Amino acid sequence: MKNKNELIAEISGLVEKSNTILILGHVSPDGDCFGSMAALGMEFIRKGKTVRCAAGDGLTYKYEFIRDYIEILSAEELYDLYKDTDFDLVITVDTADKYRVGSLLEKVFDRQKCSVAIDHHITNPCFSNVNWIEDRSSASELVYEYLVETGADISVRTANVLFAGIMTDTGNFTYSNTTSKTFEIAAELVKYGAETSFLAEEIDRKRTLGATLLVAHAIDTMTLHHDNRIAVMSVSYDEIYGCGALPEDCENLINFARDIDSVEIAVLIREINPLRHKVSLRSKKYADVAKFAACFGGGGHKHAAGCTLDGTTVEIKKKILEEAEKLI
Ligand SMILES: [Mn+2]
Repeated sequence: MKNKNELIAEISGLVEKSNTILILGHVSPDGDCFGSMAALGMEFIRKGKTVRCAAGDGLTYKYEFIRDYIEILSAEELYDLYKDTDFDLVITVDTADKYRVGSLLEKVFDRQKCSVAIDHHITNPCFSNVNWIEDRSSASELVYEYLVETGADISVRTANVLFAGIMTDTGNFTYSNTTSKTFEIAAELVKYGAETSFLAEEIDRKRTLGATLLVAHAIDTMTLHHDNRIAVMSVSYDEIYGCGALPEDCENLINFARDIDSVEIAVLIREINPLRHKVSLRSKKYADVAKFAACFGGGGHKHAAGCTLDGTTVEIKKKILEEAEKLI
C-alpha cells in the first residue's frame, strides 16, 4: 500500500500533466463536499487548468458565498454540457462509492480514462485509478494536506471553504471524529484568514422563514415511544413546500428529536415519492443504528445512519418502530 506522500506525489503528477480537470462530489452535497471541491478547483484554476466542478443540484442556500469563488454546476448542467467530453483527469471528493455521484455524473465519470478519489470514508471500495482514502474527520482535512504538501497558495477563500468543510463534518468540532489534528488544521486555516464568525452565521445560523416553519411542522409530527426513548418525525414534499421550505432544509431536522434528553433513537422519515421514503436514524449512547440500517439495505456509522424503504409513511413507521424497539 502506498503511503500518503507517495499518493500526494502521484496525484499532483497527474494534475501537472492535465489541462482539463473534472471535480465531482456526491448527491445531496454538504459543506465538506463543496469545501473540498472548491479548494481543489480554485488551486487548479490558479495553475492555469480548465476546471469544471459538479455535485447534486449545485450550491445550496447556506453555501451561496462560494458562488463568488468558483462555479459549481448541478449534475444536470454538467451532463448537458459535457456528457461527450473527455477530461484529462476526473477527481471525486468526499464520495464513498462511485454510484454516490448520482446516475448522470456516473455516466460522465465512466467515460474518463484517468481518475482519482480523495475520501475519508474507510468503506470506500477504491473505485478510481488512484485512491487516497484515509480515516479523517473530513475530506477537507485531506485536501488541506494536499495543498500544503504541493506548495499551493492558501488564500482566504481557500481557508474559508476548507474550514466550512471541517466545521460541518465535525458538527462544529463536537463529533467523535474530531481529533487534535483537526484542531491543528483548523487553527492553521484561521491563520490563513478563515472568517469563522462569517461562516458560522452563513452555514450554522442563517435560516429562511420557510425552513423555520418546517422545523415547527416536523416537531408537530413527532411521536414518542418506549418511555420517550424513541422519537419519530416525518415530512412529505407537500409539507416541505407548504411551509415555503426546500428539501435541503431537512438536513438537520432530526437533531430536534435526537437532542431530547430522554431520546436514544431518533428517526426522520422523509418522502422521496409517495411510496418511497428515506429514513434517517440517530442514536446517542448504546443503540447501533448502522446495524439497524443495514437490516434494511442501508448503512452509515454507529450513531448516524440511514436507509431507503418502499411504502407509505404509516407502513414504514410501523416497520421501523418494530425494529427500534428491539434495540431499546
Ligand atoms: Mn465528508
